[in-house]
Amino acid sequence: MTRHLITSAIPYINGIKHLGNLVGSQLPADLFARYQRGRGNEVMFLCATDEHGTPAELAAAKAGQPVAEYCAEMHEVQSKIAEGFRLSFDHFGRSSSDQNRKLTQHFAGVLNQQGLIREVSETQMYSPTDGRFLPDRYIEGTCPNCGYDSARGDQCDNCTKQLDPVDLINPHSTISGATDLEMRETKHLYLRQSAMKDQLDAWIDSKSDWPVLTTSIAKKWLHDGDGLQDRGITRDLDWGVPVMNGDQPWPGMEGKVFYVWFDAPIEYIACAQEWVDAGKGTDWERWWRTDKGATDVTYTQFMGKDNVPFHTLSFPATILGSGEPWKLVDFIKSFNYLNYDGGQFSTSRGRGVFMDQALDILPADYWRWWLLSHAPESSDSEFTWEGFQAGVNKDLADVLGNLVSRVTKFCRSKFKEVVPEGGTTAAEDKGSADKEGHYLLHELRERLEAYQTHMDAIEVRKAATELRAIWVAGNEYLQAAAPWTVYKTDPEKAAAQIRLALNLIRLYAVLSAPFIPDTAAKMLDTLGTTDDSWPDDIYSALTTLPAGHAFTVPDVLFAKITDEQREDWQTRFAGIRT
Ligand code: B3M
Ligand code: ZN
Repeated sequence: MTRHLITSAIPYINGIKHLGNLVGSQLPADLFARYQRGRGNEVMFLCATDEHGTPAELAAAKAGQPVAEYCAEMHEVQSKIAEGFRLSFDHFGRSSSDQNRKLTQHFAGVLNQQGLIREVSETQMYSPTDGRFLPDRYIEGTCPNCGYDSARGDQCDNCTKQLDPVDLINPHSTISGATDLEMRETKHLYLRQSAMKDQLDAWIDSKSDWPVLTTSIAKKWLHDGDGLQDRGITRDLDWGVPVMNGDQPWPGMEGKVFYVWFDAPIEYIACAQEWVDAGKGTDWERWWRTDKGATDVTYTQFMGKDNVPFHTLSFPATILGSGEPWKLVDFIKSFNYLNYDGGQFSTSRGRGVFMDQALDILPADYWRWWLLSHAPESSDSEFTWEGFQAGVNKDLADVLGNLVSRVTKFCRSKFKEVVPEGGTTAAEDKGSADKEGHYLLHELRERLEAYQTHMDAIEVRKAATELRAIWVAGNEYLQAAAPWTVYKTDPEKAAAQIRLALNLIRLYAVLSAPFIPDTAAKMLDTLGTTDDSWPDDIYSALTTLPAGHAFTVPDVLFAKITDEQREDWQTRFAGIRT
């Protein structure tokens, strides 16, 4: 048994995420967590809401609510939606927790002791109209790197470059639109990332198995231009983790908070503490402290490409720089963007399909299957309604759903709702005359191997392709074996064929569960079994349900998406969400 710590990038609290966000972090993380659990491994799967910084303040202001109240409400909303998509977090925490506040202040303190923090007096954008400094998202302008005209003060959404508000061309306040900005003196803390450049570089170099998307982004920020820059980790904001030097005040930093990107990744750790404090477990340190048993943990992070610099450089700088035995990430799986119908999904512009809307029109498994089988891994990918309809109808309805329906209904009509007796199957007896069965088992053995290899490597699309092929093999078996014809002359043989096919449905439920957990559960339920053990051996896996075992014919597993529905949704989601 191996142990897997898995985290998904923690979504900002400011509203409901779209399907592009979902497929870039939470959903593939859930796939991997479910797969590892399915294989009998020990898993700690954590996610949280990212509640600090300007995104939270701005959204609360827009909603006309105090920010703490807004965050508490939105956390509940996101939590419900996550459940709706069957995201199987061991804990869904909050970066505004006490645990995270203490831990963030602790990290700042130890980084300071290690000489990795410097105090900088600098001039920052100040808006006399708004009566405040304008950090990060309070300011927008043109990106000096790529020319995108809505770059934010902390990062350009278009080219992913990390920015400082002063870098922006033609900046304006996002509160009032004011452009009469002036520079005022203020003091901030900087994390001396530049002092850790060689250490980080060597660490990235040691990760030869990481996706190129991950390492190329890291290398770019390490080497482009003047190389890795020190990073301001404090802000002139009200909402956030108050700046403290461990548990001591930090003179001159009164009234300031840590930058959201400093405390957000620390929440991965604090979340495990929250898990304990919520009474869900007893020992978080065996997941996070290498001096307390975390040496045998494999830690995998999931995120969209815009989050990669923070996870390959800034957070590792925090962890390594602390000099304390915290668990470092072992594998970073990053994703490109999913586009929506010829453009971008966009939260700020309300463009695309949002998680709550998706669940309003179809059950989670439809979305999970399509999104994961089209995950933007090697390049950006695109959601179109035609593509979605075709994928769902073909893979889920025609291939998987149809197999389950044909087998169970045929069995009911000829042998009643019990696994039929008679003959032998290739799985039961290697010397059986069940030619088609032998062929099927041979193919499944190879495909199972490939499926596991892809899942272990988190090659999501390849894994989906293999799973689809595993389903197709079942239909081909049925076609070749043709029990409905065989039954007329040799009912014993037909019984054996159906016995194998019913066992195949159980196997499919187990293998498919990471992708389509609700349907998998329904399939097992239909078969009247709770045996969801991962197949060590295809032969014994396909003899689990013995002759005489009762089952029930399920309703349709997947309804096809009609052209009418597709057109209706196409129009409904063409506009802008308000
Ligand atoms: N909240 C950005 C995002 O939601 C940010 C991720 C933090 S991960 C520590 O895309
Ligand atoms: Zn840019």
